[in-house]
Amino acid sequence: MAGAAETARDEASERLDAVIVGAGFGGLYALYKMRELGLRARVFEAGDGVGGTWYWNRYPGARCDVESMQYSYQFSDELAQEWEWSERYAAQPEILRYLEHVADRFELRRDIRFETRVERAHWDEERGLWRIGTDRGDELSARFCIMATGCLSSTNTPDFDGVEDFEGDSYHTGQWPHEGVDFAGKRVGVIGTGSSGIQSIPLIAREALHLTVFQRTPNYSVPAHNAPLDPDKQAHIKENYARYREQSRATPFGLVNPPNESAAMDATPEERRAEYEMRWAEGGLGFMMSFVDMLVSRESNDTAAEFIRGKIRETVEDPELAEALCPDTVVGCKRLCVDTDYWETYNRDDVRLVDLRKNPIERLTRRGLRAGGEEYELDAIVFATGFDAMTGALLRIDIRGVGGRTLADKWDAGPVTYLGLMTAGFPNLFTITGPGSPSVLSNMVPSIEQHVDFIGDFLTHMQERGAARVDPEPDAEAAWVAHVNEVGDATLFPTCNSWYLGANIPGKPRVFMPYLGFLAYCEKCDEVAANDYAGFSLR
Ligand code: NA7
Repeated sequence: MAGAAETARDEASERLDAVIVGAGFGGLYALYKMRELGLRARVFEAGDGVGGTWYWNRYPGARCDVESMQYSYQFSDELAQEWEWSERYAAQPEILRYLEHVADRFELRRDIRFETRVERAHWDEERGLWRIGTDRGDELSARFCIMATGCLSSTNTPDFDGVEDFEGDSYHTGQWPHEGVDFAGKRVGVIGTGSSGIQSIPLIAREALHLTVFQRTPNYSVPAHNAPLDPDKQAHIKENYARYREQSRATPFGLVNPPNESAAMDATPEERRAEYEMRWAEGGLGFMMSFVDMLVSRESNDTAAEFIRGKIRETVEDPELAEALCPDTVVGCKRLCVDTDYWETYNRDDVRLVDLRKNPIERLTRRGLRAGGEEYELDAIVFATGFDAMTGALLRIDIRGVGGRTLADKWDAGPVTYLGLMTAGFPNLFTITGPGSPSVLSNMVPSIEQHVDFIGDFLTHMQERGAARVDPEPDAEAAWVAHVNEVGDATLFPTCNSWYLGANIPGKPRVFMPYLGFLAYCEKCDEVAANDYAGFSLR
């Protein structure tokens, strides 16, 4: 029997069909889909605008490293035809404009509550619904909860000693001030050489008086060769959009770059060099398609690594500095970076590299940062230190499923999901590009659309079957987790300390979180759906 408190809560809370958390690419399309199904849905978004990743990451040089003609929605042909991208790789402001356009075009904003963070989602077993609470005091309930919280949205700022002592300005790339930052005349330090560091360093170097880069692990980066998008090329792709998108679905990462099916170790050194040179000249992530065995054979991967090191040595004039920048890890094991003038930046007199492997950061000080016994005086510090990826944003919400079990408890040893879409014991709660789905190892936008379409079809199926509650079967979930691990373990991915493994966050369980294989994944989902949603238990 419901207690008085529950009855009062029931009366006070608003009842929806679906609550969606996040208004990025995932949340916007999920809202569109819910409306299409005739469901009452509301989105909660912490920011004061739409855009998700592209709302928060406004640092200099922020740009998508998937080509713009591939990094856009497919669900509306009108939208795809009318939107004009200006560059081969869209910069953050353009992607944000695109998402704002999508929100306006489909009148999505009226169902989005901005500047509102979902703090808790508790499953009410008796009523078969989720009770949601926000930081603005909203109390709602909804039959379904869709977490479109993003894979790279919970920022990681390392807990350095003395952070509060530093008297200069500090910024995290993933929470950049909207009004921009003027580095002119300033001595700036950037900590981190992942994608965000590698994209921002060349631009900050040009603006600042002096730049010091604090590098813990050297990273691989290939040139973007960004350029204005040729209108004829854009028109041609638009005429053939459907086929173009189909082609991308058939590739391992959902990108249109044609993969080379031969193995690096079957090629002669000259053939290998020619292939790498061709990919380098083309620019971008297609470099990972150079040979089929790049991510499974260390010997093969080493040939790619040596090729990139050769490029670094050719570009960086000071040989000692070039060596300090040369990575010795597996190419692609951490996300390959795509840059404009990154290596060239180190030829500037006003840029200095500090190798943290030799000189670890000891603390921040009033005037800057001390590493390896030396104090670096800085007016501003940029933390390009990444994210608590894939699970961070979900676990920041107090999510409780059947029996009050918290998601944090269930995922204590690492995330456990069925298809990266649901986790057993948390009925009617879906994750968009959750751990265990291709997500960050695929082209995000088609991956998001595939998830939302799957969920939409599933909800229709449930309605047809008169089912109100869905939960994955624990056996199906265990089998999927084992499969995700098996696929990951057959590659070189587990060999480095990447955010794919949670290894960038102290104390986070080391588990390979994404599923490698967009095509195989889509086929698996289609098969599950065709088999009466096998592995999901309906009530
Ligand atoms: P990443 O790729 O996680 O990069 C973070 C960088 O910050 C990386 O170089 C880290 O070094 C460095 N880092 C993290 N913690 C520390 C500490 N404590 N001390 C020194 N250096 C540190 O994040 P990004 O934002 O650049 O990119 C995220 C994704 O966005 C990217 O992969 C693309 O998919 C888009 P480490 O390598 O851990 O030694």
